[in-house]
Amino acid sequence: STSTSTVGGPIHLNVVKCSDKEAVEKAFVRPIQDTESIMSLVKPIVENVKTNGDKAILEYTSKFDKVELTTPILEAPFPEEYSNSLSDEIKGALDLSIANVEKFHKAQLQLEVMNVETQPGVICSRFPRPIEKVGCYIPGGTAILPSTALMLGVPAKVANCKEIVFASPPGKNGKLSAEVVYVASKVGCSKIVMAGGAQAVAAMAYGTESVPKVDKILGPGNQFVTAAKMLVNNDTSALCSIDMPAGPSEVLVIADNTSDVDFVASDLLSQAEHGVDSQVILVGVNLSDDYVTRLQKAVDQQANNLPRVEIVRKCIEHSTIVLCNDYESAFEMSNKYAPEHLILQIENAEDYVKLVDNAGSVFVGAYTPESCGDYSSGTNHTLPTYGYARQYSGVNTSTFQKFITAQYVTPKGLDNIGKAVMCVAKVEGLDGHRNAVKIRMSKLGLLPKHF
Ligand code: HSO
Ligand code: ZN
Repeated sequence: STSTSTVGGPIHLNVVKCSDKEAVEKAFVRPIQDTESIMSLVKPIVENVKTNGDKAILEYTSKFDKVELTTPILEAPFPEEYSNSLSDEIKGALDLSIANVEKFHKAQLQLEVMNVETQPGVICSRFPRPIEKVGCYIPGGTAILPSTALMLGVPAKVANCKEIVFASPPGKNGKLSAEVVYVASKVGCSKIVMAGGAQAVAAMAYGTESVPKVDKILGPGNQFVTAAKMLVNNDTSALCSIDMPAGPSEVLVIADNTSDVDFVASDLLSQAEHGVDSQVILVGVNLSDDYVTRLQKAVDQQANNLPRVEIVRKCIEHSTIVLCNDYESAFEMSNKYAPEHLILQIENAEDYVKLVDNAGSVFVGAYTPESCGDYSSGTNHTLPTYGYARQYSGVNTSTFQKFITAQYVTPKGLDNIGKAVMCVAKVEGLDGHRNAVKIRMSKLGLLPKHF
């Protein structure tokens, strides 16, 4: 193996001290997203698909993906050639991953009706319903990600969504990824839109001759996909919601001197290979100089053996090691950054999970690489990025459900809350509201004559 790279020198992370507030601040800045200029590119695409439907999608697929299709849709049952082209090994791997993700997301499924009698005769309830039609975007780009198909498709199936639509850009041969199609049939997806980018999002948001209009669009994507999701989310004529704002993928690893430098390096690099704008941060607790040197060496060595080394190199350029003196300040740093993925490679890692306030998903202990959660353990890999772990949860079963409330008020219940309702209505100057209660209470003889 090569210990130094041939071009551009060794692949090393920047090192800053936890106490150097300014340097930490700088290290924690996410790559800027130029939303304005992206929006102006995406808007006409979305408009065109909204007005011209399939014809517009096919034009963009020809222009951007360099593929001439006659229809933008592949309908279930999907052609057997796809499934036939897959080895038993990959089918088995996908089956295991699907089974684990299904098991974990079934456990999250909330089906029960909640009933609470807030006052005698005032019964409030809440019941779940699946979101009827969902659109799952599966990115193409520098890597096709069939794992994203299962992370979105499985919970949609578990939640009982009536129609599951996938969208994924076709390859140069005009065909979809066989693995994506395999997952699609496993989760009961009805149609796959053979398109990527803003055009795929617009197609699912508004519907076309061949693409069903969906109620919610989910899934990661590049800046064009994200901009298109934000546009349709804000367009009331689309009546379409989205999962969450998405940015480049990121990881923060907390390590101490007991951790294995090879493991830590491998976790940093597995994230770095996602894209040049991915971000990886190592927060070290009392790391010795020797440890940091060995780690940098491991990063460089492993990186140079990865096929995507050039992507990794660019990512590591804006990635940092933050040196802390104790566990508390390490977790303080992590909570401040609010990483999409948090990996704990420290002694007695389980004991520290209670210190986590902001993170998309936590990977506990030396033998829990992020890769397990990316594919096969059961947790979802569609997680909040860009610091949104402060207020968003990752995709889960309830992402595909909504909760409806209901109430039943008896005459006795009305007697218990009616006067309060009338009083607040009066404060708000809404006499119609007040009257809707008054008229009933009067007929029930619950109010004095001239109330
Ligand atoms: N780490 C990515 C998910 C992924 N990794 C898909 C490999 N394939 C964002 O959580
Ligand atoms: Zn990943």
